[in-house]
Amino acid sequence: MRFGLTYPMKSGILYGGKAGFKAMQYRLFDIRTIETPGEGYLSFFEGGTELPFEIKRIYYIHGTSAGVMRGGHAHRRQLLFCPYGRIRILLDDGREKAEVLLDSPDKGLLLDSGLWREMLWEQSDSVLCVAASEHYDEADYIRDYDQFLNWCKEAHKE
Ligand code: T46
Repeated sequence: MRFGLTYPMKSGILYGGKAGFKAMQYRLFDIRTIETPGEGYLSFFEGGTELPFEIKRIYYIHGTSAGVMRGGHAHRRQLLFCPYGRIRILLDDGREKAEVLLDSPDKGLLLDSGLWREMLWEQSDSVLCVAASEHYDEADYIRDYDQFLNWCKEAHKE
C-alpha cells in the first residue's frame, strides 16, 4: 500500500485518544460560506492553502437510500462534505473509533491517510462530496479489515 509515513497527522488533531496513544488523524473543517440575502448561500474552499493538499479529484455519491452503509476501507487524504442531507461517518484508526455527523453544507471532515471509514446514510438522497489528494488508484485502498489492523500495527511503530 502506498500510504507513506504520514501516520499520524501532525496538526489539527481533535481526538485525544487514550493516554500514551497517538491521536486519530481527522479534523473538522469549516467551509467558508457567504450569504447573498434573499438568494441563498455560496460555500467554497481552496486546495493547497486551506486544505493541506492540492485537489486532484472530486467525486460525489448520490441516489442513496436511508439506512445504507458504504465504505469499509482505508486510503488517502481527502475532505468529505455533505451539501445536502445527513450522513454519519464512522472512523477507526485501529485503536480508537470515532463518529462525525455531516449534516450541514458548511461542515467538512478532513481525513488523513490510513483511516478506516464507513458512511451511514441517515437521510435518503443525502449527497456525499469528496475532494481527494490523489487520482483514483485501487492500489491505494485497504479493503480488508484484518489487513488494515496489521498495517496500523506497523504504522504505529513509527
Ligand atoms: C471514500 C468514500 C467516502 C472509481 O472508479 N473512481 C473513483 O474516484 C472512486 C472514488 C471510485 N471508483 C469506483 C470503485 C468502485 O468500483 O467506484 C466504485 C465504488 O467505489 P467504492 O466502493 O470505493 O465507494 P465507497 O462509497 O465505498 O467509498 C468512496 C471512496 O471510494 C472512498 O475513497 O473515502 O467514498
